[in-house]
Amino acid sequence: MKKFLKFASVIVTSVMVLSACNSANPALNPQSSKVAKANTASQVIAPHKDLNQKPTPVNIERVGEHEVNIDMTAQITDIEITKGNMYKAWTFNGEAPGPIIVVNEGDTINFTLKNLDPSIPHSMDFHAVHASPSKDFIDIMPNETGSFTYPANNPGVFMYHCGTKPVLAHIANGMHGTIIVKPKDGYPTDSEIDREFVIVQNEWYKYNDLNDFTNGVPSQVVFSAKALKEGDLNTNGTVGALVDTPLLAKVGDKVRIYINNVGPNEVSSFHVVGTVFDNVYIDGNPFNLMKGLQTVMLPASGGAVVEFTVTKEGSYPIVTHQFNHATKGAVAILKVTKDGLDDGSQAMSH
Ligand SMILES: [Cu+2]
Repeated sequence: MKKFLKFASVIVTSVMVLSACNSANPALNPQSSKVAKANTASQVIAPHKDLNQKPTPVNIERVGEHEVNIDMTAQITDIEITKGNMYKAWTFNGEAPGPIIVVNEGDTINFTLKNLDPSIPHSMDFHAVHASPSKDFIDIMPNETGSFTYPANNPGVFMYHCGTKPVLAHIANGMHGTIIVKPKDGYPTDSEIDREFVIVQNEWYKYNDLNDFTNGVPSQVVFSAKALKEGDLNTNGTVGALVDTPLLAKVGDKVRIYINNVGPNEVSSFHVVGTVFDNVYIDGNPFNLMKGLQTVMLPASGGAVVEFTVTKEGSYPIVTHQFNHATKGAVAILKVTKDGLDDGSQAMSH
C-alpha cells in the first residue's frame, strides 16, 4: 500500500509539472491550435467573415438607490484563444467571457441589449434575476435593440449567457460571462479581505462546430480575469494569459476570488495549490458558508466566493484539478511577494 501511494504521488507530481509547463507555453500544444485555426476558415458564417467589431465598453449606470441601467452589445469580435490563434467569437461587448457586471442585492436591472450582429439574433439570460424567460430573455434581431426590466434579489456569483437557439452554439462561440450580485449586508468576512479577483473558466472547441460542441471534448479550457475596478487585469479566454501576467498578492494577504464556470459543458474542480480555502460561499451566497475546503466543485454555470491566506512568498498555481483541463490551459498563477509587487521572478517554481 505504501509503495502504491508513493507511486501515485510521483504520477500526480509529474502530471502537475507537465500540465503547468504545457499551459505556460501554448507552443507545446500546437495540435489544438491548428485544429481551431483550420476550422475558423471553413465554418465562419458568411456575414461574419470580414467582421471584427471593436469591443464596446459595457455601460453600467446607477439611476436610483436600488435601480441600475445596464447596456450591453452582442457583437462579433476576434478573441485570441491561444497565442496567435484568433477565434471569430460571438460575444457580449467584444469580450469572451463577457465583461463582469456588478449590482447590489435588491436592485432592479433595466437591461438593454443592442445586437450589432448583422446576421443572427442574440439574447440575454441572466441567472441572477427572476424573469419570464419567454418574455424577458427573448431574441433581439440583427441590428435591433431590446430592453427588459427584472429584479436581482439573490446575492451571489452568477452566470449570464445568450439563450438563442441553439443555445450551446451561442455559449460555446463565446456568449457567456459573470454577474455578481453583492449581498446587501456584505459577506461576514469583508473586513478581513486584502485583495479580490474574478476568475472565469470557459471551454473552446472546433470553430462554430455544433457537432464538436455536442459530442467532442474541448480543445482548450481557460481561465480569464475580469476587472472589478479600473486598473485590474482584464483578459479574454486566452491560454496562458494568467501565467504570463500573474495575479499578485503580498505575504500574509487574505485573498478573495469570485469564481464562475461558464462552461458550456464541463465541471470545474477549482483548487489553489499551496493553500486551503478558509471560507467558501457556494454560489456566492453568504448563507452558504463552508470551511476548510481543498477544492470547490463548480457545475456548469456554478459560482463561488473563495477566501484563503497566503503565508509564504512564491507562485501559487490556480487550477481546475481535472488535470486534463488544466493541461489544456485552465491554469493561473498567483504570485506572492514581500510587497505585493511583481518581483520579476519566474512564475513557475519548477
Ligand atoms: Cu447569441
